[in-house]
Amino acid sequence: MLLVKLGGSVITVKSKYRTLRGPDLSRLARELAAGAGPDTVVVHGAGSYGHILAAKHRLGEGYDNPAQLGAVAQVQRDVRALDLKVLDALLRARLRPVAVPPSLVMRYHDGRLAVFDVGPFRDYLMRELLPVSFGDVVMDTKRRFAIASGDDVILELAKLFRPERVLFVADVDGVFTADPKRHKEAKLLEAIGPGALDSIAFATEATQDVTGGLRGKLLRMVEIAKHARDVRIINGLARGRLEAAVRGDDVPGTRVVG
Ligand code: IP8
Repeated sequence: MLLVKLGGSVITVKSKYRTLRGPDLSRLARELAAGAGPDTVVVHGAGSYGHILAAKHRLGEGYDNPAQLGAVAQVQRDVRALDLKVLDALLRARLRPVAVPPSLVMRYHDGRLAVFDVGPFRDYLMRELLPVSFGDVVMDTKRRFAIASGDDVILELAKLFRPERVLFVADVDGVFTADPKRHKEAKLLEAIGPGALDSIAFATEATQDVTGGLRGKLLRMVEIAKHARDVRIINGLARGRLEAAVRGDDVPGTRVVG
């Protein structure tokens, strides 16, 4: 099995509310269609369709005031709007995508995952359809609601399916020793594991990202790597890399080891 996470920063402009990177999304869908086999699941991030409002209303911390409820409804609606764009792009690439919204298959309790129903993923895969899931607002039995990252979905799928390969498609080549957008001397790391996280100078971009920023994401990826043979972060803005990686070719990027 192949799990592909299309990062929110590669399919949207993360700083501009509900702004799609349409041409990149269409190209990535075509690259995926060119290389992916039938046993594939796609998960995408929320990007500017989720993080901006979720951060503004502190949805990741659970219920605090009634104004948040309007934001819960709006963010759920917005991430679905993004998901429709992703489904459209995959359909144009002649794949057979079907949505599996986390709000229908996941439930949290006090900020932690309590229920994950893998049934719809299994059922669609058996019928040669391509399950597509995403970062979403889900119900929490204590805090009323919680944010489920697409990476949380990937982790659960990895535990259950033990995939051959997991590809995290980002807007950079991989993990660097420092933020490559600000530090020219930053070096691309060929591999990272649990120990390597302390030697990375993390940027403080966590403010725009309600699901933990880069450090939180890497910790989750290391966890995911315990359940998959090959986990890689690759650059989805570099033409052809996703297609090559999906085919199993070696492309520049960072390998994640569990
Ligand atoms: O972009 C976040 O999902 P992610 C989900 O995969 C929301 O971390 C609603 C902000």
